[in-house]
Amino acid sequence: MIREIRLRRAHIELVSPFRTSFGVETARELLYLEVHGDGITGWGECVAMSEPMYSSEFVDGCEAMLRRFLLPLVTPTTTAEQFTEVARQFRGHYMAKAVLETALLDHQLRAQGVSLGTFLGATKARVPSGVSVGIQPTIDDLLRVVQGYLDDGYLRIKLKIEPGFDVEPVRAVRRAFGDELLLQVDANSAYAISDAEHLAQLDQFNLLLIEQPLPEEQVASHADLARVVRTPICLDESILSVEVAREALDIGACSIINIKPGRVGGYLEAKKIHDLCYERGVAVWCGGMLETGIGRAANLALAAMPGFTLPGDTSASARYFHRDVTTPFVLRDGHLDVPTGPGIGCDPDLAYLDSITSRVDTVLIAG
Ligand code: NPQ
Ligand code: MG
Repeated sequence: MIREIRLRRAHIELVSPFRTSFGVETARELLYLEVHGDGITGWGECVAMSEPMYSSEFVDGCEAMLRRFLLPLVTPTTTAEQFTEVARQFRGHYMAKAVLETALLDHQLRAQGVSLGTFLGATKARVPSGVSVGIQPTIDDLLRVVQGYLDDGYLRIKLKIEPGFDVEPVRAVRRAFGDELLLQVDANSAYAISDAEHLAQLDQFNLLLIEQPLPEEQVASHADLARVVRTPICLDESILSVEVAREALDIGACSIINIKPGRVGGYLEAKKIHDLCYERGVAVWCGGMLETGIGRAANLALAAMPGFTLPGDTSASARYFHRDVTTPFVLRDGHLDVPTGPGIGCDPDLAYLDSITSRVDTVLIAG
């Protein structure tokens, strides 16, 4: 039985500023949910940023959505599946829904002694790790940063790009590190369909994919772009549900999908997108939102499913944090181990988590 849910706000510094086409991040604003009952704690980590730069969601907005609309849906016996069904009455707010669904799912799986990986149908014990490289001040800086990640053992490099930092940086990385390097780019919606010919210049570099070149709402324009650019188009921000994924694939807007559970409302919807793509032979990979160990552990369970055939942004803890809130995830031969314990399979160091926590509020769950 669920007795109470705690909403915890915390703050953690990044090891280095992370620059994308939408801005520079130097720290992560955190929102965790803890589902308490029967002596078990289920954890969820919200992926929203402090400002609505990646998508329309932001962490204070998620907190408001949770307090006013989502937490009141939970009773002592609500399952993750039941919550997600009743939460459908509210439009959007995927990241707010995802954190609560995940905390409920972690709680019930821990009670059953089943790991999230087992629940999802994971088939791998470890997953290959890629890394997302921020926009750098100069190409020399970029080459140094990429070299460092390759020395760490990362198996795939993703370069963040924007107008003015695209063709030449990609050319330089390809030239410096060779044709064998698994290389892709992510524009975070920074281009327009009128940039199609410009983006086609990336075709010469044999990239795995171009991620989200155009705005989230312009799904059909991605299909137009895919007729001009030979490099596979991968959608991230646009894919908010399995229905959008199906339509995007049907019209040829993308041939690869980045699955982020937070962006699609949780792990249950993420599994549906995986299953759709697996059935159609469409490659998927697991994105990242600078999660601490709680969110990272859950993503690894997802990335261990059979359809995740490309390395994800599931990087080691040290990519983002000097000290993670869980036992750190470390690279071994370019891979991260999938946790095997019940639920997400790991717990935060509560003393450390408390030290970075600004506020904990408790919501009692009335029977
Ligand atoms: C992406 N992630 O694939 C995102 C974007 C992103 C690993 O590239 C704070 C919180 C900063 C979430 C910066 C990666 C972020 C963030 C970028 C997400 O598009
Ligand atoms: Mg992306």
